[in-house]
Amino acid sequence: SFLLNVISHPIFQRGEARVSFIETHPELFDLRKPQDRSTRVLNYLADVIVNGNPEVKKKDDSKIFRTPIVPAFDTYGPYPTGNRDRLKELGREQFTQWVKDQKCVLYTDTTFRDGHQSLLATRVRTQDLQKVAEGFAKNHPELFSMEVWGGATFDVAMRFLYESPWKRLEALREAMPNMLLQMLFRGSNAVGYSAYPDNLIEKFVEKSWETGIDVFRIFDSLNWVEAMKVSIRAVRERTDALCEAAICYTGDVLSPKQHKYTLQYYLDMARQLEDEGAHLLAIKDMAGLLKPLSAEVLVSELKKAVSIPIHLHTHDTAGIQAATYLKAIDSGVDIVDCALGALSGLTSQPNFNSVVAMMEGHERECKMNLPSLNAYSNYWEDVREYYYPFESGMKASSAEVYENEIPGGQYSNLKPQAIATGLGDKFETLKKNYSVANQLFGDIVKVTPSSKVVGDMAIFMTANNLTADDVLTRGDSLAFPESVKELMKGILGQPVGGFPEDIQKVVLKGEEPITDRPNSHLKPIDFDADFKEFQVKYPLCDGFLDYLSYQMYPKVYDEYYKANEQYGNVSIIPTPAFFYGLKENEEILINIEEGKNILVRLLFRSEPDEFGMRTITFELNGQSRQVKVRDKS
Ligand code: BTN
Ligand code: 3PY
Ligand code: ZN
Repeated sequence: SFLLNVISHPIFQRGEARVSFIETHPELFDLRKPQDRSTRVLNYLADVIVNGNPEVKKKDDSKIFRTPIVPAFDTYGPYPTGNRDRLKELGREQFTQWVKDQKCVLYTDTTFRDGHQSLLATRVRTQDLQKVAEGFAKNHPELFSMEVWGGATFDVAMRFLYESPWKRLEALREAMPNMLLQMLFRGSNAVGYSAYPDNLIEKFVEKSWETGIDVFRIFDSLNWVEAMKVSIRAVRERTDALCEAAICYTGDVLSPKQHKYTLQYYLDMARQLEDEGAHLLAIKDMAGLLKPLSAEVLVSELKKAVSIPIHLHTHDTAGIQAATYLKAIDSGVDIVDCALGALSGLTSQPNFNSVVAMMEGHERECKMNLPSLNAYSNYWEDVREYYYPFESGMKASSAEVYENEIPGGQYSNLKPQAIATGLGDKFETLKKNYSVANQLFGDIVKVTPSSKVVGDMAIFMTANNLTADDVLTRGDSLAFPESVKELMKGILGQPVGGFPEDIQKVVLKGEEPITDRPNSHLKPIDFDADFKEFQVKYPLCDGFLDYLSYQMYPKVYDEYYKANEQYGNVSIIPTPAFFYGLKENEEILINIEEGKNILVRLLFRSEPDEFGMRTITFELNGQSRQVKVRDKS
């Protein structure tokens, strides 16, 4: 097949291959016999057994996992009609009218995306999602949608799990053909942290839709509508998907001290988004700041201001967001976001199961099978144990979030980040500095990626013992974090009212900021040429979707690709073995390809030899197999 690699190579096909082609593409001429799948799986397991998974910082060897129970469903039975069928039947306009006509409140389940993003650092692997996807779609077709993709999942799947985000989406699409699959899209930043060329944003939207996305929740991290237009139009014009444009909620609309993010501010933004062509409006309360009484006012006024359905998203960081949902439902909100019990609460969404129970007897009750939801929650309770190293350690909800306004996903990451940067015992100061940094920046909307910049600034101030005054008076001699310089330069876009001049001057040190769209400064991509070049560099890639992954995260893709070259597709390895390896005599079953399983047992690990190599002896389908691994300790 090496010959095939060479002759099918674009450079070769264009007749441009010279002798130097051999030198610049040694990988195509690698004549070693490629290792088979099981050998590469054994190599991976051997490495984790000897050196551990680098992502697992503290392994608990006493941990015993229970086997999660997948609730029963009819494998051969048909899928009941869901909202994806309805959308296809009615088309977008009539479908959104149908949503508005529903008396009962509708639910989006966020377990597969924001739930684990907020509680388990986004680490949940495709196979743990896939196991319950079909059954959930068959047992709970009345959901508005399943949020399954986007946000941080794209990055983390490749960076830490060595999984293809696209294959995850394909698998879930296949398992849930009746359900609307929803993603979180960061507007001009797509699923990344900075601006991309407009034509890349458009291509990404188009391919996400083709691969399975039905609902795009689009936001801008500074609530800058200008920056959302390209993605809103892309969804409208290049797909048949629903475009849900989000207003990010911050501050408190009912606070007398609030002069920036007022009710009027949100109503104006909502009208603009409706005018841009949004099919639905999201209130994206990423930090869980929307209190019940404020929700009542905000939702009732938004219902009057726009005619599209309203979808409410929150995080239960403060612990009272079920009350917010009740008030919002009483005020006419159309859809609310919940996560299954075991992945709910704290920095995640309110508890789906409990919200369903709360709504029993309410005039807007949406009848759900609660015992079944509970069975799925139990599945997640056991699966969650697999991911114990990624727990944040947060034990209770906190009203401090009203002060620091840290978004859910970031909140649970901040403590580990503080510890990693040596600020573990200054966590309280760090949280305070988060709000000081926010004020320095002019009280901005804080959500990925703007929230990351505020976090970086807070860490910088905490590490260097700086007050706001220090920053403004001694800023000339301070080397601010790169992300802070970029924010002040306008690279993330424009906040309402612009940035305060004092901080901008002190950070930029004479450099001129931009005030138009950062994306408009980026050269459009020549997809034909660039994709070809990519394929030359990554001959075993998965085509254009992989190319988009590479465009989002070039370095992460490169490492992901190399890991795949070395170990093959590691997403097939059961989660406990993926993170913790095997104990002696432990046996696992791996579905290596459609219809083909292998049984792997760890028999023995040797002491390191004189070169520091250990020999790991496995039993593979009853046959003994040895793998040598370098002990890096
Ligand atoms: C192999 O030789 O089987 C794997 C080599 C590299 C595989 C690439 S990595 C990106 C893409 N995703 C996959 O799962 N396979 C390809
Ligand atoms: C993300 O962008 O990942 C978010 O979840 C923002 O709330
Ligand atoms: Zn969220």
